Amino acid sequence: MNFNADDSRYMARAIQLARRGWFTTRTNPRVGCLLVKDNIVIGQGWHEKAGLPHAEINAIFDAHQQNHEVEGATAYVTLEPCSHHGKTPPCAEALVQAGVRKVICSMLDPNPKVSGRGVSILEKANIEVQSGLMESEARALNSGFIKRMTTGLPRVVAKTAVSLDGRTAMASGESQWITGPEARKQVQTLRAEAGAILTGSGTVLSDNPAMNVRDSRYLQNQHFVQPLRVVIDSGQRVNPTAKILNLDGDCWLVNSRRSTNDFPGNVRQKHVNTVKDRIDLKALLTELGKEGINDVLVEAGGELLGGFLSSGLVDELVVFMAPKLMGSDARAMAELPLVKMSEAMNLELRDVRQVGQDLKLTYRVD
Ligand code: AOF
Ligand code: ZN
Repeated sequence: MNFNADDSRYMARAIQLARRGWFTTRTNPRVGCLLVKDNIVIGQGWHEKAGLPHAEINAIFDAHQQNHEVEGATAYVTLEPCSHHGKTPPCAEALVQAGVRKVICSMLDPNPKVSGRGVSILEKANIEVQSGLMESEARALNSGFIKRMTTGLPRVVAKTAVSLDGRTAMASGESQWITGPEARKQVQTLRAEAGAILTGSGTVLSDNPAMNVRDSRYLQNQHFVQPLRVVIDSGQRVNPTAKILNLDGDCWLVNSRRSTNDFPGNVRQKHVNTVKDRIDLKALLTELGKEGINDVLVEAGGELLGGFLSSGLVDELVVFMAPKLMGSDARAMAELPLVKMSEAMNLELRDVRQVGQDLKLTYRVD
């Protein structure tokens, strides 16, 4: 495809617009749209929240608000315009009706209900369509959504806090606090961008964590919804009074059979099969995928993190490393039953940055 420098400039703006929905569009993708006519931007829009209008509709509305005529304009969209009646009517038809002359999109919609059909609606109406402009940037907006649409499983980011000697808790289980306040602030961002935060009963029993978003940067957004909290409790050890079960927002308590305890109203007991007395983590992720969760943040101790890593279910590992030495009796970051060097898990370092006195290390896990 032939794209010129103006096309790239406009698409970069559409991607910036999409980013405005970073913390609020789930379960939907983040999408931005720019309408340009005679080299003038006449409208812009982005998707804010599932159930609300899509980016294209907001951009058309914005143009009309400013008394611009959309007929003959070019639409830059970060995702193929949709073709289906979901919570909202099809954007491809709205663009046809608005009379746009050309549509440039970054990528096709991985949603099987849409993929390619949006483009054909436009082409049938004699609208010129080009796709693939800044595709890798557009894909980076929605890696979780793309993974869920193509595999049924959400994208999994595992976050852990370790000492310089790779320890996450003292032998007693004591672990608060390893990292500094700046790192903990960044964890709020990781939580706010996830659809679900997952932990295990061990962490709940030893730390009584809230696992919610408390940073006002996110709470003040009217469209922000607390991520689903997911607690794996196959041994049925979690008490109904645990903090994580008694906060605003939905919570899943995952076990293999029903507990007779009386849990708060927002807590749903979710039964998932066990394999050798352990919850089948892939089956649990499949359930989360069905629920529309694009991104899961795992914040767990060494046992559960080891389980996720050794099952090959982690896409990205984020390690906050503190300048502390916790000693050889302290617990290791991930319990992995490995013996030989050849069995070691190899990760790919993607990013390193200093956060206060800690290091933030981001790894891709294959
Ligand atoms: C677009 N523009 O801004 C978004 C799109 O239930 P609905 O009606 O909100 O539809 C959700 C689906 O629409 C979603 O799975 C994805 O395929 C597409 N999202 N499409 O043209 C947008 N957010
Ligand atoms: Zn749409």
